[in-house]
Amino acid sequence: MNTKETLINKLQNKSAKIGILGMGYVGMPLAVVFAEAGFNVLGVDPDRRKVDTFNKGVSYIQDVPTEKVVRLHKDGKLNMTADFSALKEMDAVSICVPTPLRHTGDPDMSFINSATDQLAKYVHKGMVVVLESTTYPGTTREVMLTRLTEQSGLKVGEDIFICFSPERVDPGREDWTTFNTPKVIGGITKDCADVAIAWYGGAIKTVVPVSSAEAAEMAKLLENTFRMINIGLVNELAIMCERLGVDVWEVIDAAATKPFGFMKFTPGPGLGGHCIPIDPLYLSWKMKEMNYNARFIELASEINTNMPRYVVNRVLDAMNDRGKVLKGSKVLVLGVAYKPDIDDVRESPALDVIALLKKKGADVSYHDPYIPIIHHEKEDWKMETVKDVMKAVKESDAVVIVTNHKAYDYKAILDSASFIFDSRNALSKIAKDHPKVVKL
Ligand code: SAJ
Repeated sequence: MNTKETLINKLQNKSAKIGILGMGYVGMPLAVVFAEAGFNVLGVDPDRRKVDTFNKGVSYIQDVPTEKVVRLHKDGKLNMTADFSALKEMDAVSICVPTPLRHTGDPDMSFINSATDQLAKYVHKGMVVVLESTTYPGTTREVMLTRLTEQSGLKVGEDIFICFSPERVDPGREDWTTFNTPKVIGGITKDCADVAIAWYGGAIKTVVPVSSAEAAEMAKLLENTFRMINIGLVNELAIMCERLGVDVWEVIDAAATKPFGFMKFTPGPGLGGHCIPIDPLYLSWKMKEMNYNARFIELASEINTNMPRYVVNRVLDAMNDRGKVLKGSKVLVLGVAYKPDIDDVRESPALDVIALLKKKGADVSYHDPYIPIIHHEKEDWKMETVKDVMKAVKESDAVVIVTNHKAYDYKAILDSASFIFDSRNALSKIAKDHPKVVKL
Protein backbone atom coordinates (compact mmCIF):
# COMPACT_ATOMS: atom_id res chain seq x y z
CA MET A 1 0.00 0.00 0.00
CA ASN A 2 1.21 3.56 -0.71
CA THR A 3 1.30 6.37 1.85
CA LYS A 4 -2.23 7.54 1.02
CA GLU A 5 -3.74 4.05 1.32
CA THR A 6 -1.86 3.34 4.56
CA LEU A 7 -3.06 6.60 6.10
CA ILE A 8 -6.65 6.09 4.96
CA ASN A 9 -6.51 2.63 6.49
CA LYS A 10 -5.36 4.03 9.85
CA LEU A 11 -8.08 6.68 9.73
CA GLN A 12 -10.76 4.13 8.89
CA ASN A 13 -9.75 1.70 11.65
CA LYS A 14 -9.34 4.62 14.09
CA SER A 15 -5.73 3.73 14.92
CA ALA A 16 -4.60 7.11 13.52
CA LYS A 17 -3.53 9.60 16.20
CA ILE A 18 -5.41 12.91 15.97
CA GLY A 19 -4.03 16.33 16.92
CA ILE A 20 -6.19 19.44 17.32
CA LEU A 21 -4.08 22.58 17.21
CA GLY A 22 -6.03 25.34 18.97
CA MET A 23 -8.52 24.17 21.61
CA GLY A 24 -11.04 27.00 21.65
CA TYR A 25 -14.77 27.08 20.87
CA VAL A 26 -14.05 25.30 17.54
CA GLY A 27 -11.16 22.98 18.43
CA MET A 28 -12.53 21.54 21.68
CA PRO A 29 -15.92 20.41 20.26
CA LEU A 30 -14.08 18.99 17.22
CA ALA A 31 -11.65 17.10 19.51
CA VAL A 32 -14.63 15.67 21.42
CA VAL A 33 -16.36 14.54 18.22
CA PHE A 34 -13.22 12.71 17.05
CA ALA A 35 -12.67 11.18 20.51
CA GLU A 36 -16.30 10.04 20.72
CA ALA A 37 -15.86 8.41 17.29
CA GLY A 38 -13.11 6.27 18.83
CA PHE A 39 -9.93 8.15 17.85
CA ASN A 40 -7.14 8.95 20.31
CA VAL A 41 -7.10 12.74 20.31
CA LEU A 42 -4.50 15.18 21.62
CA GLY A 43 -5.45 18.84 21.97
CA VAL A 44 -2.46 21.16 21.58
CA ASP A 45 -2.81 24.72 22.85
CA PRO A 46 -0.12 27.20 23.95
CA ASP A 47 -2.46 28.61 26.62
CA ARG A 48 -1.39 26.74 29.75
CA ARG A 49 -4.48 27.93 31.61
CA LYS A 50 -6.62 25.99 29.15
CA VAL A 51 -4.42 22.88 29.49
CA ASP A 52 -4.37 23.07 33.30
CA THR A 53 -8.16 23.58 33.48
CA PHE A 54 -8.68 20.59 31.17
CA ASN A 55 -6.27 18.43 33.19
CA LYS A 56 -8.15 19.36 36.37
CA GLY A 57 -11.19 17.77 34.66
CA VAL A 58 -13.06 20.97 33.89
CA SER A 59 -14.47 22.07 30.53
CA TYR A 60 -13.80 25.74 29.74
CA ILE A 61 -15.99 25.65 26.62
CA GLN A 62 -19.72 26.44 27.03
CA ASP A 63 -20.83 23.79 24.50
CA VAL A 64 -18.78 20.93 25.98
CA PRO A 65 -20.07 19.58 29.32
CA THR A 66 -17.40 18.88 31.95
CA GLU A 67 -18.61 15.32 32.44
CA LYS A 68 -17.91 14.58 28.76
CA VAL A 69 -14.36 15.95 29.06
CA VAL A 70 -13.78 13.94 32.26
CA ARG A 71 -15.09 10.70 30.72
CA LEU A 72 -13.08 11.00 27.50
CA HIS A 73 -9.97 12.00 29.45
CA LYS A 74 -10.41 9.06 31.85
CA ASP A 75 -10.88 6.68 28.90
CA GLY A 76 -7.59 7.99 27.50
CA LYS A 77 -9.36 9.16 24.34
CA LEU A 78 -8.78 12.89 24.89
CA ASN A 79 -5.70 14.59 26.29
CA MET A 80 -4.25 18.09 26.15
CA THR A 81 -0.77 19.56 26.11
CA ALA A 82 0.98 22.89 25.55
CA ASP A 83 3.96 21.09 24.04
CA PHE A 84 3.94 21.44 20.25
CA SER A 85 6.57 18.71 19.85
CA ALA A 86 3.82 16.18 20.62
CA LEU A 87 2.59 16.88 17.06
CA LYS A 88 5.37 14.69 15.68
CA GLU A 89 3.43 11.63 16.89
CA MET A 90 0.24 12.70 15.11
CA ASP A 91 -1.09 11.23 11.87
CA ALA A 92 -3.83 13.85 11.38
CA VAL A 93 -3.94 17.49 12.54
CA SER A 94 -6.77 20.05 12.43
CA ILE A 95 -5.78 23.70 12.88
CA CYS A 96 -8.47 25.72 14.68
CA VAL A 97 -6.93 29.08 15.53
CA PRO A 98 -8.43 32.61 15.52
CA THR A 99 -8.44 34.81 12.43
CA PRO A 100 -9.27 38.30 13.75
CA LEU A 101 -8.61 41.66 12.13
CA ARG A 102 -5.63 43.87 12.89
CA HIS A 103 -6.41 47.38 14.16
CA THR A 104 -5.82 48.51 10.55
CA GLY A 105 -8.79 46.39 9.46
CA ASP A 106 -6.55 43.96 7.54
CA PRO A 107 -6.53 40.21 8.26
CA ASP A 108 -4.43 39.17 11.25
CA MET A 109 -2.76 35.99 9.95
CA SER A 110 -0.39 35.73 12.91
CA PHE A 111 -2.22 32.81 14.54
CA ILE A 112 -2.36 30.74 11.32
CA ASN A 113 1.26 31.59 10.50
CA SER A 114 2.62 30.66 13.93
CA ALA A 115 0.53 27.47 14.17
CA THR A 116 1.68 26.39 10.71
CA ASP A 117 5.32 27.19 11.47
CA GLN A 118 5.12 25.16 14.68
CA LEU A 119 3.52 22.24 12.83
CA ALA A 120 6.10 22.50 10.03
CA LYS A 121 8.76 21.41 12.54
CA TYR A 122 6.96 18.11 13.11
CA VAL A 123 5.26 17.18 9.82
CA HIS A 124 6.18 13.76 8.47
CA LYS A 125 5.31 11.40 5.63
CA GLY A 126 1.81 10.01 6.08
CA MET A 127 0.23 13.07 7.75
CA VAL A 128 -3.01 14.86 6.84
CA VAL A 129 -3.50 18.51 7.85
CA VAL A 130 -6.85 20.32 7.75
CA LEU A 131 -7.20 24.09 8.28
CA GLU A 132 -10.57 25.04 9.87
CA SER A 133 -10.04 28.75 10.55
CA THR A 134 -12.07 31.15 8.42
CA THR A 135 -9.66 32.93 6.08
CA TYR A 136 -9.22 34.47 2.63
CA PRO A 137 -9.35 32.19 -0.44
CA GLY A 138 -5.85 30.91 -1.22
CA THR A 139 -4.58 30.67 2.37
CA THR A 140 -4.39 26.86 2.37
CA ARG A 141 -2.35 26.85 -0.82
CA GLU A 142 -0.27 30.00 -0.26
CA VAL A 143 0.44 29.57 3.46
CA MET A 144 -0.15 25.96 4.55
CA LEU A 145 1.17 24.18 1.45
CA THR A 146 4.24 26.40 1.20
CA ARG A 147 5.25 26.27 4.85
CA LEU A 148 4.49 22.57 5.35
CA THR A 149 6.40 21.34 2.31
CA GLU A 150 9.21 23.85 1.69
CA GLN A 151 11.42 22.82 4.62
CA SER A 152 10.25 19.20 4.86
CA GLY A 153 10.51 18.42 1.14
CA LEU A 154 7.33 16.37 1.50
CA LYS A 155 5.23 16.04 -1.65
CA VAL A 156 1.62 17.19 -1.28
CA GLY A 157 -0.90 14.53 -2.33
CA GLU A 158 1.71 11.76 -1.99
CA ASP A 159 3.51 12.19 1.36
CA ILE A 160 1.40 14.87 3.03
CA PHE A 161 -2.29 15.69 2.52
CA ILE A 162 -3.48 19.31 3.00
CA CYS A 163 -7.11 20.46 3.01
CA PHE A 164 -9.49 23.23 4.12
CA SER A 165 -12.71 22.52 6.00
CA PRO A 166 -14.55 25.61 7.31
CA GLU A 167 -15.72 25.54 10.94
CA ARG A 168 -19.46 26.02 11.34
CA VAL A 169 -19.67 26.26 15.13
CA ASP A 170 -22.38 28.49 16.53
CA PRO A 171 -21.64 28.68 20.29
CA GLY A 172 -24.68 27.96 22.45
CA ARG A 173 -26.65 26.34 19.62
CA GLU A 174 -27.93 22.86 20.50
CA ASP A 175 -29.82 21.85 17.36
CA TRP A 176 -26.82 22.10 15.01
CA THR A 177 -23.60 20.75 16.53
CA THR A 178 -20.11 19.88 15.29
CA PHE A 179 -21.32 16.30 14.81
CA ASN A 180 -24.48 16.93 12.76
CA THR A 181 -23.65 20.15 10.86
CA PRO A 182 -22.61 19.23 7.28
CA LYS A 183 -18.85 19.69 6.84
CA VAL A 184 -17.43 21.06 3.58
CA ILE A 185 -13.96 19.74 2.66
CA GLY A 186 -11.67 20.81 -0.21
CA GLY A 187 -8.09 19.63 -0.80
CA ILE A 188 -4.96 20.94 -2.49
CA THR A 189 -5.28 17.78 -4.61
CA LYS A 190 -7.99 15.15 -4.97
CA ASP A 191 -5.84 12.67 -3.06
CA CYS A 192 -5.68 15.19 -0.20
CA ALA A 193 -9.47 15.45 -0.19
CA ASP A 194 -9.84 11.65 -0.25
CA VAL A 195 -7.77 11.34 2.91
CA ALA A 196 -9.55 14.16 4.80
CA ILE A 197 -12.96 12.81 3.77
CA ALA A 198 -11.99 9.35 5.10
CA TRP A 199 -10.94 11.03 8.38
CA TYR A 200 -13.86 13.44 8.94
CA GLY A 201 -16.35 10.99 7.44
CA GLY A 202 -15.54 8.59 10.28
CA ALA A 203 -16.66 11.07 12.94
CA ILE A 204 -18.98 13.72 11.43
CA LYS A 205 -22.48 12.90 10.18
CA THR A 206 -22.27 14.55 6.73
CA VAL A 207 -19.18 15.46 4.73
CA VAL A 208 -19.52 17.66 1.62
CA PRO A 209 -16.56 17.30 -0.77
CA VAL A 210 -15.72 20.25 -3.05
CA SER A 211 -13.14 20.40 -5.82
CA SER A 212 -10.47 22.53 -4.16
CA ALA A 213 -9.33 24.20 -0.95
CA GLU A 214 -10.27 27.56 -2.49
CA ALA A 215 -13.85 26.41 -3.10
CA ALA A 216 -14.12 25.39 0.56
CA GLU A 217 -12.58 28.68 1.75
CA MET A 218 -14.96 30.65 -0.47
CA ALA A 219 -18.06 28.69 0.60
CA LYS A 220 -17.48 29.76 4.21
CA LEU A 221 -16.99 33.38 3.21
CA LEU A 222 -20.20 33.30 1.16
CA GLU A 223 -22.13 31.96 4.18
CA ASN A 224 -21.13 34.82 6.44
CA THR A 225 -20.93 37.56 3.80
CA PHE A 226 -24.51 36.66 2.87
CA ARG A 227 -25.53 37.40 6.47
CA MET A 228 -23.53 40.60 6.79
CA ILE A 229 -24.90 42.06 3.56
CA ASN A 230 -28.51 41.18 4.36
CA ILE A 231 -28.20 42.67 7.82
CA GLY A 232 -26.78 45.80 6.16
CA LEU A 233 -29.78 45.82 3.83
CA VAL A 234 -32.35 45.77 6.65
CA ASN A 235 -30.35 48.35 8.59
CA GLU A 236 -30.54 50.69 5.60
CA LEU A 237 -34.24 49.80 5.27
CA ALA A 238 -34.70 50.94 8.90
CA ILE A 239 -33.14 54.30 8.03
CA MET A 240 -35.36 54.63 4.93
CA CYS A 241 -38.53 53.61 6.81
CA GLU A 242 -37.88 56.17 9.56
CA ARG A 243 -37.72 58.91 6.90
CA LEU A 244 -40.87 57.55 5.29
CA GLY A 245 -42.69 57.36 8.62
CA VAL A 246 -43.16 53.59 8.14
CA ASP A 247 -42.60 50.93 10.83
CA VAL A 248 -39.67 48.85 9.52
CA TRP A 249 -40.50 45.98 11.90
CA GLU A 250 -44.04 45.73 10.52
CA VAL A 251 -42.66 45.85 6.97
CA ILE A 252 -40.18 43.02 7.66
CA ASP A 253 -42.79 40.88 9.41
CA ALA A 254 -45.11 41.38 6.46
CA ALA A 255 -42.40 40.48 3.94
CA ALA A 256 -41.54 37.41 6.02
CA THR A 257 -45.01 35.99 5.40
CA LYS A 258 -43.81 35.23 1.88
CA PRO A 259 -43.27 31.44 2.07
CA PHE A 260 -40.56 31.40 -0.59
CA GLY A 261 -37.78 33.61 -1.91
CA PHE A 262 -37.35 35.66 1.25
CA MET A 263 -35.24 35.24 4.41
CA LYS A 264 -35.93 37.41 7.47
CA PHE A 265 -33.21 39.56 8.97
CA THR A 266 -33.83 42.31 11.52
CA PRO A 267 -32.21 45.73 11.93
CA GLY A 268 -30.27 46.66 15.02
CA PRO A 269 -27.63 48.92 16.56
CA GLY A 270 -24.84 47.36 14.48
CA LEU A 271 -22.95 44.15 13.82
CA GLY A 272 -21.12 42.30 16.57
CA GLY A 273 -19.37 38.98 17.03
CA HIS A 274 -16.14 37.51 15.80
CA CYS A 275 -17.53 36.10 12.54
CA ILE A 276 -20.04 38.24 10.68
CA PRO A 277 -18.38 41.67 10.85
CA ILE A 278 -14.95 40.17 10.20
CA ASP A 279 -15.09 37.23 7.76
CA PRO A 280 -16.32 39.28 4.75
CA LEU A 281 -13.41 41.70 5.21
CA TYR A 282 -10.99 38.80 4.65
CA LEU A 283 -12.61 38.39 1.22
CA SER A 284 -12.64 42.11 0.35
CA TRP A 285 -9.01 42.40 1.47
CA LYS A 286 -7.95 39.52 -0.80
CA MET A 287 -9.90 41.00 -3.74
CA LYS A 288 -8.21 44.37 -3.17
CA GLU A 289 -4.88 42.55 -3.49
CA MET A 290 -6.19 41.41 -6.89
CA ASN A 291 -7.26 44.94 -7.85
CA TYR A 292 -10.94 44.23 -7.46
CA ASN A 293 -13.19 46.33 -5.19
CA ALA A 294 -15.83 44.18 -3.42
CA ARG A 295 -18.42 46.97 -3.38
CA PHE A 296 -21.29 45.06 -1.75
CA ILE A 297 -19.08 44.13 1.21
CA GLU A 298 -17.64 47.63 1.56
CA LEU A 299 -21.08 49.28 1.44
CA ALA A 300 -22.74 46.84 3.85
CA SER A 301 -19.81 47.18 6.23
CA GLU A 302 -20.12 50.98 6.08
CA ILE A 303 -23.85 50.86 6.84
CA ASN A 304 -23.47 48.35 9.69
CA THR A 305 -20.53 50.25 11.19
CA ASN A 306 -22.57 53.47 11.15
CA MET A 307 -25.57 52.01 13.02
CA PRO A 308 -24.31 52.87 16.54
CA ARG A 309 -24.06 56.53 15.48
CA TYR A 310 -27.50 56.34 13.88
CA VAL A 311 -28.98 54.91 17.11
CA VAL A 312 -27.39 57.65 19.27
CA ASN A 313 -28.65 60.37 16.94
CA ARG A 314 -32.15 58.86 17.12
CA VAL A 315 -31.93 58.89 20.94
CA LEU A 316 -30.82 62.50 20.90
CA ASP A 317 -33.70 63.51 18.59
CA ALA A 318 -36.28 61.55 20.60
CA MET A 319 -35.16 63.17 23.88
CA ASN A 320 -35.21 66.54 22.18
CA ASP A 321 -38.79 65.89 21.08
CA ARG A 322 -39.57 65.34 24.76
CA GLY A 323 -37.90 68.56 25.79
CA LYS A 324 -34.96 66.70 27.27
CA VAL A 325 -31.26 67.34 26.68
CA LEU A 326 -29.02 64.30 26.21
CA LYS A 327 -26.05 66.14 27.69
CA GLY A 328 -25.98 65.51 31.42
CA SER A 329 -28.91 63.07 31.25
CA LYS A 330 -28.68 59.66 32.93
CA VAL A 331 -28.79 57.05 30.16
CA LEU A 332 -28.93 53.31 30.88
CA VAL A 333 -27.84 50.94 28.10
CA LEU A 334 -29.63 47.61 28.47
CA GLY A 335 -27.70 44.59 27.14
CA VAL A 336 -24.15 44.84 25.77
CA ALA A 337 -23.41 41.26 24.55
CA TYR A 338 -23.13 41.10 20.76
CA LYS A 339 -26.34 39.08 20.55
CA PRO A 340 -29.05 38.03 22.99
CA ASP A 341 -28.58 35.46 25.77
CA ILE A 342 -24.82 34.95 25.41
CA ASP A 343 -21.82 36.22 27.38
CA ASP A 344 -19.70 37.38 24.43
CA VAL A 345 -19.07 41.10 23.92
CA ARG A 346 -16.54 40.87 21.07
CA GLU A 347 -17.08 43.60 18.44
CA SER A 348 -20.39 44.40 20.16
CA PRO A 349 -21.98 47.60 18.81
CA ALA A 350 -22.99 48.39 22.40
CA LEU A 351 -19.43 49.55 23.08
CA ASP A 352 -19.71 52.11 20.28
CA VAL A 353 -23.20 53.19 21.38
CA ILE A 354 -21.86 53.83 24.92
CA ALA A 355 -18.76 55.63 23.60
CA LEU A 356 -20.90 57.91 21.42
CA LEU A 357 -23.36 58.63 24.26
CA LYS A 358 -20.43 59.55 26.49
CA LYS A 359 -19.08 61.85 23.76
CA LYS A 360 -22.47 63.61 23.70
CA GLY A 361 -22.05 64.28 27.41
CA ALA A 362 -24.58 61.77 28.69
CA ASP A 363 -24.07 60.15 32.12
CA VAL A 364 -24.01 56.57 30.81
CA SER A 365 -24.31 53.28 32.70
CA TYR A 366 -25.08 49.79 31.45
CA HIS A 367 -26.62 46.56 32.63
CA ASP A 368 -26.02 43.09 31.23
CA PRO A 369 -26.66 39.88 33.21
CA TYR A 370 -23.92 38.10 31.26
CA ILE A 371 -21.25 40.79 31.03
CA PRO A 372 -19.93 42.04 34.40
CA ILE A 373 -17.37 44.41 32.92
CA ILE A 374 -16.64 46.00 29.53
CA HIS A 375 -13.43 47.54 28.18
CA HIS A 376 -13.39 49.91 25.21
CA GLU A 377 -9.93 49.15 23.84
CA LYS A 378 -9.62 52.07 21.43
CA GLU A 379 -10.66 54.68 24.02
CA ASP A 380 -9.28 52.61 26.87
CA TRP A 381 -12.07 52.94 29.40
CA LYS A 382 -13.71 50.27 31.53
CA MET A 383 -17.22 50.08 33.01
CA GLU A 384 -18.94 47.66 35.34
CA THR A 385 -22.54 46.62 34.97
CA VAL A 386 -24.98 48.24 37.40
CA LYS A 387 -26.07 45.67 39.95
CA ASP A 388 -29.75 46.60 40.38
CA VAL A 389 -31.22 46.98 36.90
CA MET A 390 -34.69 48.11 38.05
CA LYS A 391 -33.21 50.78 40.33
CA ALA A 392 -31.09 52.01 37.41
CA VAL A 393 -34.13 52.01 35.10
CA LYS A 394 -36.13 54.08 37.58
CA GLU A 395 -33.28 56.60 37.98
CA SER A 396 -32.55 56.98 34.27
CA ASP A 397 -33.79 59.75 31.97
CA ALA A 398 -33.50 57.30 29.07
CA VAL A 399 -33.13 53.53 28.67
CA VAL A 400 -31.57 52.32 25.40
CA ILE A 401 -32.26 48.63 24.67
CA VAL A 402 -29.22 47.48 22.68
CA THR A 403 -29.29 43.70 23.28
CA ASN A 404 -32.65 42.08 23.95
CA HIS A 405 -31.74 39.35 26.44
CA LYS A 406 -34.68 37.08 27.34
CA ALA A 407 -33.75 37.49 31.02
CA TYR A 408 -35.21 41.01 31.20
CA ASP A 409 -38.67 41.74 32.62
CA TYR A 410 -39.68 44.11 29.84
CA LYS A 411 -43.08 44.86 31.37
CA ALA A 412 -41.45 46.07 34.59
CA ILE A 413 -38.90 48.06 32.61
CA LEU A 414 -41.65 49.71 30.58
CA ASP A 415 -43.59 50.59 33.72
CA SER A 416 -40.55 52.04 35.53
CA ALA A 417 -38.69 53.86 32.74
CA SER A 418 -39.41 57.47 31.78
CA PHE A 419 -38.27 56.98 28.17
CA ILE A 420 -37.04 53.96 26.20
CA PHE A 421 -35.26 53.78 22.86
CA ASP A 422 -35.76 50.22 21.65
CA SER A 423 -33.19 49.29 18.97
CA ARG A 424 -34.30 45.62 18.89
CA ASN A 425 -38.10 45.87 18.94
CA ALA A 426 -37.90 44.01 22.25
CA LEU A 427 -41.11 45.66 23.43
CA SER A 428 -43.11 44.82 20.31
CA LYS A 429 -45.54 42.59 22.19
CA ILE A 430 -46.20 44.89 25.15
CA ALA A 431 -45.81 48.44 23.88
CA LYS A 432 -47.39 49.07 20.52
CA ASP A 433 -47.23 52.86 19.88
CA HIS A 434 -46.49 53.49 23.58
CA PRO A 435 -45.75 57.18 24.35
CA LYS A 436 -42.71 56.21 26.41
CA VAL A 437 -41.15 54.17 23.60
CA VAL A 438 -39.36 55.06 20.37
CA LYS A 439 -38.02 52.18 18.30
CA LEU A 440 -35.43 51.87 15.54
N1 SAJ B 1 -27.76 40.59 13.65
C1 SAJ B 1 -28.65 41.56 13.25
N2 SAJ B 1 -29.74 41.20 12.52
C2 SAJ B 1 -29.97 39.89 12.16
C3 SAJ B 1 -29.05 38.91 12.58
C4 SAJ B 1 -27.95 39.28 13.32
O1 SAJ B 1 -28.47 42.75 13.57
O2 SAJ B 1 -30.98 39.64 11.51
C5 SAJ B 1 -26.58 40.97 14.41
C6 SAJ B 1 -26.50 40.32 15.77
O3 SAJ B 1 -27.14 41.12 16.74
C7 SAJ B 1 -24.99 40.24 16.00
C8 SAJ B 1 -24.42 40.07 14.60
O4 SAJ B 1 -25.45 40.51 13.70
O5 SAJ B 1 -24.51 41.45 16.56
C9 SAJ B 1 -24.05 38.63 14.27
O6 SAJ B 1 -25.17 37.85 14.60
P1 SAJ B 1 -25.35 36.30 14.06
O7 SAJ B 1 -26.75 35.93 14.33
O8 SAJ B 1 -24.84 36.18 12.69
O9 SAJ B 1 -24.48 35.48 15.09
P2 SAJ B 1 -22.97 35.04 15.05
O10 SAJ B 1 -22.05 36.17 14.84
O11 SAJ B 1 -22.79 34.22 16.28
O12 SAJ B 1 -22.88 34.14 13.73
C10 SAJ B 1 -22.74 32.78 13.85
C11 SAJ B 1 -22.20 32.33 12.52
N3 SAJ B 1 -21.78 30.96 12.63
C12 SAJ B 1 -20.61 30.59 12.05
O13 SAJ B 1 -19.90 31.35 11.43
C13 SAJ B 1 -20.24 29.17 12.18
C14 SAJ B 1 -23.25 32.46 11.45
O14 SAJ B 1 -22.79 31.81 10.25
C15 SAJ B 1 -24.54 31.80 11.89
O15 SAJ B 1 -25.50 31.95 10.86
C16 SAJ B 1 -25.02 32.51 13.13
O16 SAJ B 1 -24.03 32.23 14.16
C17 SAJ B 1 -26.38 31.98 13.60
O17 SAJ B 1 -27.20 31.71 12.71
O18 SAJ B 1 -26.58 31.92 14.81
